[in-house]
Amino acid sequence: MLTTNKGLFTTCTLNCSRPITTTTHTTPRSPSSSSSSPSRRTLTFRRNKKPTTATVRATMKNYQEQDRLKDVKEFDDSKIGVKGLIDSGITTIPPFFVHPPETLSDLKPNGGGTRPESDDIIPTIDLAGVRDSADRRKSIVEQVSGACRKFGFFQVVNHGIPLGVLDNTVAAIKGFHELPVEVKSRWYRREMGTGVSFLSNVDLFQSKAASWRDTLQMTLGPKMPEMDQIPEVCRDALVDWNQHSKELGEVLMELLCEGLGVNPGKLKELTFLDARTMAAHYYPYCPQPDLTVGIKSHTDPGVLTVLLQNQVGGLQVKCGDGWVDVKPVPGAIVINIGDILQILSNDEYVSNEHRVLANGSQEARVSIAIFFNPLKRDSSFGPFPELVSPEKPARYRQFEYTDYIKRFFTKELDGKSLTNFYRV
Ligand SMILES: O=C(O)CCC(=O)C(=O)O
Ligand SMILES: [Fe+2]
Repeated sequence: MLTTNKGLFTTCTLNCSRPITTTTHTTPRSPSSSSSSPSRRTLTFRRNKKPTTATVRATMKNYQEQDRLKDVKEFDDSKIGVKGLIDSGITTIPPFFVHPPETLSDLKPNGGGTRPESDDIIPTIDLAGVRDSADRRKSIVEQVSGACRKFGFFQVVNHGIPLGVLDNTVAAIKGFHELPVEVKSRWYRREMGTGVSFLSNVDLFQSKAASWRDTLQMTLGPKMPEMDQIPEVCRDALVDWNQHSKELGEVLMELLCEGLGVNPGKLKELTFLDARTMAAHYYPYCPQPDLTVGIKSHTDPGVLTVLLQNQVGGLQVKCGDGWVDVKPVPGAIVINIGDILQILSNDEYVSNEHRVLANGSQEARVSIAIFFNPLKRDSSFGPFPELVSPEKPARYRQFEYTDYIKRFFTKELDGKSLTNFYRV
């Protein structure tokens, strides 16, 4: 059974056969009241008091693997997500969300590592005029290429997508995640058979600790799911966003190719525009943001990611030993390079590690990531021959995308293990 508010979960959420409603969770127990029930698996960190490594270790020591698996399964079976947990009134997080001390100590500003340089700011690139003049395009390509070599991340403004569309998309995803649990849980599943799934933590059963976010996943390309499979609250907005983000993806792929000095149509020819997936995340308020994360440090597997975020913040990119914020810029869209482009570019571009801090603010953070993957999965991938020379031999061996993506989905979301696996 889930921990901190034992009574809460045993009485209504996890063992009930009737639909779960958030309104049944209005009288949470305070952590201290759990002293009347066994406290072996109860977290005792006090709110706003930063836990030391020793406290985390001591508290988690008795949290056995079998308890953890049971709690994780019970949480998944409840279909309430972390939004449902927080709506139930909890004031401490269940122990399976608590990350190990090494992760937690790295959450502190600069993680104890060296401070990022003052010019380590993720650039915002103005795309106005990208199709208008050769000089303007050259300047944009230089900025894009510079950002991809240094950070693997940048933001774009004047991308041609109306601001109303951005706002509408964020509002629609927020609307989905804020539906009553009994409505939203109809989409709760881990398989993507229908092309749509709502779930908490895509790697819940692979990872050592869960993260404080829920996600609506959807296949976008080569075709969208049947319309009646898409939640009505976000259906029209997602049809619209799919079109706009695909067009932006196409422009970006050209710029990325030009920045590498290869044919601008090369990524499109490799069908990277045609198999897109969406992960629309919701990071609700977390009562103990020092003990968990929103999304663990990882790299994205695809060629590039187009990410729309609201103004709450929390996304960070690895920079040296430290982390740099990707500060929300009104009207901007975040772009990052994925592992396969690092490989194709023979390490010219970097697929950088990034993470999202658990959200300590009352306002929920919303982000919508679109991943661009190849449709032709049986093709062989490796560094572009144009970028391989005697001075710079291929840094990766050739592999099939099917093997690559299988590897991605059977491991937990983590750092650079995918690129490292194919590295020669
Ligand atoms: O929520 C975010 O800003 C990042 C999400 C992300 O990194 C991902 O879905 O891969
Ligand atoms: Fe990511």
